[in-house]
Parts: sequence; C-alpha cells; structure tokens
Amino acid sequence: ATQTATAADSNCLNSPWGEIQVGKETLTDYVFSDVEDWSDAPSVTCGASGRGYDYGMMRMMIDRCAGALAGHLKMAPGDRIGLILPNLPEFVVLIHGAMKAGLVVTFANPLYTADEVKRQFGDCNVKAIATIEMFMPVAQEVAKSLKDYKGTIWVGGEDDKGQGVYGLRSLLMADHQADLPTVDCEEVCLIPYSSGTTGMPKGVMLTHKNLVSNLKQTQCPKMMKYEGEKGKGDVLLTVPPFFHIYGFNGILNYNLKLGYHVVTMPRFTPDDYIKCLVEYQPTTLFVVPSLLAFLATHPSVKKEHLQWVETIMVGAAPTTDSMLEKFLLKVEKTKDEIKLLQGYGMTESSPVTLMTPYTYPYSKVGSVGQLVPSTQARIVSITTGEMLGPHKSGELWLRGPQVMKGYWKNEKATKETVDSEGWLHTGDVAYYDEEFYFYIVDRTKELIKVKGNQVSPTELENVIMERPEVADVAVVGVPDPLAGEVPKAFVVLKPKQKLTEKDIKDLVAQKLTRYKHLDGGVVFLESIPRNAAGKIMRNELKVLGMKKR
Ligand code: 4UV
Repeated sequence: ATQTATAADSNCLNSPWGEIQVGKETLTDYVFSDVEDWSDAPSVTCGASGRGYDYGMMRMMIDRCAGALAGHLKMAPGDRIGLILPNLPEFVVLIHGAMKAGLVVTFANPLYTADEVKRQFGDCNVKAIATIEMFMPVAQEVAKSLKDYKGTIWVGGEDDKGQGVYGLRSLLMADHQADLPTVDCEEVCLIPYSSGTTGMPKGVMLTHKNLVSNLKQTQCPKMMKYEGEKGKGDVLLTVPPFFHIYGFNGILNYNLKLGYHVVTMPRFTPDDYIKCLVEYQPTTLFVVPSLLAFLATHPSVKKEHLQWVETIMVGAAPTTDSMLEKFLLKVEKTKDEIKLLQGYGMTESSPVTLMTPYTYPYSKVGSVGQLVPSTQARIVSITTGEMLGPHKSGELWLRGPQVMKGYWKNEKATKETVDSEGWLHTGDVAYYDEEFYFYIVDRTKELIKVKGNQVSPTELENVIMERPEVADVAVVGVPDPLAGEVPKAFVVLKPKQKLTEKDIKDLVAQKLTRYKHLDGGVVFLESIPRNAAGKIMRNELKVLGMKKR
C-alpha cells in the first residue's frame, strides 16, 4: 500500500515501510524491557543438555554478571571482553552482563585456532576472556599474549580455578556489587570481525543505537504485520552461531525481545537437531541455506519432525527457489501454510537492511526482500558510477541508523567502505524490480562465504605465503553444492621448488579453523593474473577454478 513512496528521491531509494524511531536505549535494556510480562517463561535452553533459564532468572544472572565484571574483575567501562563460547544459555548471561557493565564485547568462533583468536583479541586489546572447559587451553594461551589482563571466566565452572580463572557460578553466587555506569546509546558495545570488501578481518564497531535500531527495523509492525502476540509460548529452534551478527542480533536478540523460547545447541549434529524438533516442537526456525538444505534433503528428517513449524527464516548467504520448493515438498505444506522469510545483511549493518515483508508474494521467492524502515539504497553502475534504475545490476549501497560507526583503529578501511555521505558500499551486486524487491546476483568483494561463515582470501594467502617455496598465491571461492562456496588456492612456486597440493592444504589446516580449509583444492600456475595495478584478477581465477575442479 505504501509502495509508491519508495522512489521519492531521485537521488536514492527509500524504504517503502517508512521510518522507525531510532533507538536511544542500551541494547540490554531494550531486549529485556518487556521481561516482566513473561518472567516465568523459558528464555534460552540448551537443546543438547536441557539446561535453561526463565526470563526472570536470565535477567538476574545478567545483572549479577555485570556486578562481577565491574566489581570483582575490575573491568572499566569501554574495556573489551572476548567470548570464546558456543551457543549456550550462558552466552546470553556473559554478553548482556558485559554490555550492562558498559564493556565492549568481541566474540570468536570457539573452533578458531589459538593463532586466529590471538590476532583478533590482540587487535582490540581484550582484557578478559570467557570460555568453557573445552577451550580453556586456547583461552590460556591467548591470555598470555594480552596486556593488562584481568582474568578468565570459566563458564560451567563451579568454583574459581585460581591463577585468575573465575568460575561463573561462584561469580554469580557471590552477588558482587558495583556502581554500574550510565551507558549512552552512541557508545560502541560490540566489535565483531569482518573482512568487509577486502583484506584481513577488521573489527566492526557497532553501537547500542545501531543494534537497537536494527531490532526496531526488523520488528516494524507495518512491514512484518507483527500482531503483538509476544511471549505466547512460541518456540524457536536455531543453530546459527551467536558469535556471528546474524545469530546474535538477527536471531537471539530478535527473539528474546519478543519473549520467545530460544532453543539452541552448542554443536550441530543431525541427531540432536531432530531430537530437539520432536522434544520442543518449534513453531519457528532461523537457518542458513546449508541448514535449509539439510532439512529439505536429509533422509532422516521426516515431515512429522517439522509439523509444528509455521515460520522459517533464511539468511546470510544465497538460497535457491528449488531448495525452498524441496522444503515445502518435504513438509507437504503449501506456501500459504509456511511463512518463508528471507533477509540480507552484513556485519557492518547490524546486520539487516533487506527483508521480505508479510506482503511478499511467493513469485518473488528468489528475492531478499525490500528495504527495512529508515533505510535507503542506491544501485551504482560498476563501470560508470551512475545510479541505476530497476532491473539493472550494480553495486548495492545502503544508508541507515544500523550502519556501523567504523572499523576499529582502521580509518583507511572505514573511509573506503562508508563514504562521506554515510553510504555503506556493500561490495554486493544487486538489482531491484518495479515493486522495489531486491535480488543479490554477485559479489565484487573478495569475501568467500562457506556455510554462511566469512572467509577472507587475504588470510589464507598470508598463511600460504609463509612457505619459502611460494612465489605468489591467490585464493578465490568456487561453488559447492552443500557449503555454497569453498576456498580454492592458485599457487606459483619459486624456480626449482616442489610442493604438493597436500602440503598446501596441510599448511592451511594447521593454522586455520575447519571451514577455512582448501576444500576447493589447489592449482599450481606459472603466474597469477593481475591487473596493471597489481590487483589479483579474481574473476578470471574463478572461471579457471570451475574448469579445473
Ligand atoms: O558480514 P556477514 O557475515 O553478515 C551476514 C549477515 C546476514 C544476515 C542475513 C539476514 C538476516 O536476517 C540477518 O540477521 C543476518 O551474513 O556477510 C555479509 C555478506 O554475506 C552475503 C553478502 O555477500 C553480504 O555482503 N549475504 C548475506 N545475506 C545474504 C547474502 C543473502 N540473503 N543472499 C545473498 N548473500
């Protein structure tokens, strides 16, 4: 109904869904602001162990965690804390407890190697780490490399281990008191890492205002026709990691704000997932495309397992119409019976900028939706730099209150990514149709997406270049039916040097976590195609990579 408002400005496209009131609250206060209405209802449950807390208990633990961090570990407002945690109910206690104490959180994939965590936590000067027993050796090794370190929080630990390792339970039981700071909504509270359009992963500075605005944008009553039936016992089953912006803000905070029962698990296994479907009877699933493919095609997932599902949200990487069709075939439901939502986002935009509204017709299923409220877009020609009209593909630029403050200690990359008028240059190629539905068609940036996870080619190239036999290297993503894309390396050896594909693969496998491994293989070349400026011509390599599989 409001769609004519879209093209309002000849300079850019506006959201057809109008504006939201930009968030002034802190993230934790906003997410838990309605908690009184459902304090006895379950908040987050670990599907593997059954351990969980109701909303009232969760909020009390968050308050006590804030008190312990400020009062006992002596973390000061603005200090960084690093989480090395899988999806557990206690993740919520730590992250919101830290934010309540005015701290800035950065989170790492718990399956990262010590080298990967050291780089990230060192870059933003982390002063405390929270982790579980399984990852304590990595945490301790990383802690040794950090300056002014205040201590490690042992999630799952009853008592303190000594030597600066505090059991979370004992910290919470002690009810440490502290004067907590008044936190301004413009302050940074989260620094997730993203490679952006080029180079190594960089810290993305997100403020309370960024994150709260994005929750308001994605829960806009007009766009989502959200009925206000909050906390009525709806159950969400979700496995995308909370240590990625989609999992943290797009899924966890989004659903906690609505009073949902969030069921998750620290590690995905088909058996555990199916067990949770039967036990918790979720009405909603938030997935990435590879998980949708699992649900749609895995023989052990049966129609009966999914009989309660009413809504399924897919984000973080491209999904296909045929996969959505396969899912509907599996559950033997029509497109009217299951609400399929899709979204497009980026770490740099807290994350959501495009989402399918409740009005979206099934004929547009390949679309990632329309601009969320208070968000503007431009499609900019890659060759001429001019703004393009409907059905023409160009780079997608976005602007809104959810766009990051900048990259941590990296003004150069910030300026290259967010221009002086506030436009975020996404590095994605997209077009829109007459009804202002957007379609993502390609990427100009280097980023590789493996099962929704970011892989920076630069990071792999740096590891491979460490070998003295290597003269030059380039890494690109090649299509993969299950993972979406996988990394593939092109290597030039120095004269008379010998290395095998296995040598290169092993090198990467030693240094980097599993999903970054060279599953696309290794090809040895005489030279890497580069343009006059010395930039790797990645598109040529992608074509070559597909031929040489
Ligand atoms: O920075 P990042 O790892 O961030 C994300 C965030 C994704 C989403 C998606 C929907 C949500 O509702 C939500 O809360 C979070 O993935 O990677 C950003 C890049 O991933 C690709 C694209 O290249 C981005 O620049 N990407 C993300 N979503 C999609 C996508 C999509 N729906 N379709 C195609 N590519």
